[in-house]
Amino acid sequence: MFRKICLFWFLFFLVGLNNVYGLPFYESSDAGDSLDTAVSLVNGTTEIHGTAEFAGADLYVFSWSGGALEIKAYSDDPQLFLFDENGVGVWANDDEVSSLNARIYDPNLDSGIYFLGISSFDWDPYSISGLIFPNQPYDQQFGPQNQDPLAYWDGSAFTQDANYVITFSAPVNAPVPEPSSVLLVGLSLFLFGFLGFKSRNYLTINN
Ligand SMILES: [Ca+2]
Ligand SMILES: [Ca+2]
Ligand SMILES: [Ca+2]
Repeated sequence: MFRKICLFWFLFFLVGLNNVYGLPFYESSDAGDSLDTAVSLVNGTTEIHGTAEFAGADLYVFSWSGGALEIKAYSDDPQLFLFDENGVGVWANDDEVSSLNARIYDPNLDSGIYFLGISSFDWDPYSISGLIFPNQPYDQQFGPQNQDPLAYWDGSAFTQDANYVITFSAPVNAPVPEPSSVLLVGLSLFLFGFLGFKSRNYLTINN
């Protein structure tokens, strides 16, 4: 019995050492630009690969369990926009201080459902009250300037279709365990079964 308890805690410790396993997500057909047509990310997404169309935006929806989150976009001149579950603005950024790539960082983003929009400069989200986020200075991260939900996109388009990569500092949606964790769980179940079999045989032989 003591051996089984030691083995359990050893395996539990090993599984606990493993971080969650991240996954790339590929935009298959053009993601929508409205709350109704946003594309749901799969569990454990840590990267999105897609294309920002000329005068177009892509919108993705995901759940977040709460805590620090950094989202970065790499492309010709991408912009990132984060909205809450009702489509109300949360954060936006056009350029990092050192590049035309975009970065949103929140040290303690509330748990919940979020929409993430990406477009090339300078195609921006609007609510019925107007432009949701300020435009300039470009290298600043902005909160919203009105509290109405996303209604449409408009602005000026300067670049053609551009491929992008978006990265998340932690997996979004429900995290999935690493394959090594799955193997360890499988191994532990096997060993428990084996030890159980042995102890039953021991009891049978001694009765
Ligand atoms: Ca697209
Ligand atoms: Ca930019
Ligand atoms: Ca803009």
